Amino acid sequence: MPMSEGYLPFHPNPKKPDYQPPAGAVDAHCHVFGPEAQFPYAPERKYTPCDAGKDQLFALRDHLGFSRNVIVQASCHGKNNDALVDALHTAGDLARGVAFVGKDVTIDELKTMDAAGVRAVRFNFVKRLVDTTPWEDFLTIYEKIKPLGWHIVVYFEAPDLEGLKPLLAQFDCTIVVDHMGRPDVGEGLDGAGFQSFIKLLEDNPNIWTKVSCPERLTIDGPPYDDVVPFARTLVERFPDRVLWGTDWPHPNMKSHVPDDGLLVDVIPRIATTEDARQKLLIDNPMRLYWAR
Ligand code: 0GY
Repeated sequence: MPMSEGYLPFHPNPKKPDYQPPAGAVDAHCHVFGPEAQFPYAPERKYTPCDAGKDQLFALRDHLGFSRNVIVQASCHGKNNDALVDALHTAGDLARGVAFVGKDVTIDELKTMDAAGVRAVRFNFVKRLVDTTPWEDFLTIYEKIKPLGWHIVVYFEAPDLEGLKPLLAQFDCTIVVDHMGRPDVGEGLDGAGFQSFIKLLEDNPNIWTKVSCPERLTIDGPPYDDVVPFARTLVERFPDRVLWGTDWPHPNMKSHVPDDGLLVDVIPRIATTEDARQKLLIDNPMRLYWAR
């Protein structure tokens, strides 16, 4: 299948970052796509990406100076987590996974994924990426993953937060919100959307967030000056509940192809002390994904 029209493949030769991550640093949000010949894309997908397999991901990890990955199942692979599990087997202890499952998933399937290194499910609420799922289904999945000690990763856009709060309140486990809840950076730090997101984290000590995706949130483009204050605010307010990730291979980027080296160079601007970077890149992801 050809890539979706207008789909931008990932950067072919990202720069070596000026910022060198500490030994043991975790890229806590990235994906593997295909290769399609081995791991076909889901029939219900909303886009067909450029193949971006595990070997390319692990080469990028090494190039950027990271040690570990958390690989997140993307919507183009639907509920078939085979490419993810295959990458986890190859990486051994150097990767963990976040799966996408339906309400009919069996305990045995969950246990097999757990043995491969999956530690969470992703609930995706972004309408351009997935069909709507009834809330009962999310609650059914939650009941199934609870005994395994997994957590939940949620992806939504800022205008959807208010409506989702009653659902999120029903999950007692850790919840990780992708990409800072996708604030509209044009509204500024004091905008209602970002303030509501901060309040969500203030009110719920079980909610974490990924200070990722300046490339998606920016209006001005690289080097993402307009997004830095949002991420820095979250790192400073919630230093023990933030994660960082590249989002490689950056599906559905329309404005530009991000240079992953440049994304790494954003880290010291959002986590301005060594202590903050230690938590963001090592302590927090290790506690959440590698505790066992
Ligand atoms: C991301 C963002 C996107 C895509 C997906 O599951 C996905 O397909 O998450 C997006 O298009 O914003 O985190 O990779």
